[in-house]
Amino acid sequence: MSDQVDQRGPWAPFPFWKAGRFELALAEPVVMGIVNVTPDSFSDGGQHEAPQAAIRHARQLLDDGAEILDIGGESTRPGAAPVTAEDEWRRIEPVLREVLAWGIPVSVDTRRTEVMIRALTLGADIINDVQALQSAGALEALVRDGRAGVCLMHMRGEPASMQAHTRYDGDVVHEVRDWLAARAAVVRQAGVQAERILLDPGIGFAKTPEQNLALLQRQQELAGAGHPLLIGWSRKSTLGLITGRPAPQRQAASVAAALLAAQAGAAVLRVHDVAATVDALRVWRAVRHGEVPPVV
Ligand code: HH2
Repeated sequence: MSDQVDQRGPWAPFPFWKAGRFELALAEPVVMGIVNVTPDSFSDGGQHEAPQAAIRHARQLLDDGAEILDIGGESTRPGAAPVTAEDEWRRIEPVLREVLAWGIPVSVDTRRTEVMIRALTLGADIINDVQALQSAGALEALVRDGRAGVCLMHMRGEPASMQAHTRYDGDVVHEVRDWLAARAAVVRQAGVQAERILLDPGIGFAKTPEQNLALLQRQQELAGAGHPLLIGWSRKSTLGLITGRPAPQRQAASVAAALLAAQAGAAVLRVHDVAATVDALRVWRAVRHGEVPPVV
């Protein structure tokens, strides 16, 4: 058994994620830092709404050890009010222009085709879509671009209504896995290379707390969908229910969940608290290797 299979499990099917200007190695979990340029995100809404504040925050996340920045201009929390593509673009454009110049992998968290097209035109490396490229023209935009990486996430309905869609006929883990596998097949058949696709079960999106926990407890089964996984537990409400803490105080809970997700084979961890997550991953890595690596 190779070192990599031994450490990450056979559910890490691609050693690299081809993403725009980059090929990201997936041998160790990659930390994606969240930059919400929104007034209303559930855990950090309003904190980085002004472009300069968002850019400062992005720089801090990089210094803290993030390898990817995920820029978002719309809150997708349960019940969030939708914004227009125009508003969303106005929020993210100045931040995107700046961070793209830093020469690091940049992801844009959007479900709107217009925003995707503009972001890809500017040179965004990754499209992170909570609606898995189901908006009209989204898949075609990715195919035309041909170079971006993409994260396809599972959810049902719209953010405003998704918590009314938490009834799964059978087993939630199998249903999410099968849905992701089918969606990835559609995206591949349309012309997006397999090595560019990551999948995400969508923690907190049209799921009850118990369903979210099942998706972590049995995360390895999602490997059956055939692509590396991106997982986002950061500050989510299930962690609030477990700990009794409001979103800004869920750092320890988020790190615990991220570590469990990493141990179960997650390729990319989408987090707010980058420094703490990176430290936890360093400890995990040192234990696995039985040695203290130099801090870089
Ligand atoms: N979660 C959120 C937003 N985008 N993208 C992926 N791929 N996976 C996730 O779990 C995910 C996501 C929600 O978190 P956040 O961005 O912090 O909040 P908001 O949507 O309120 O801005």
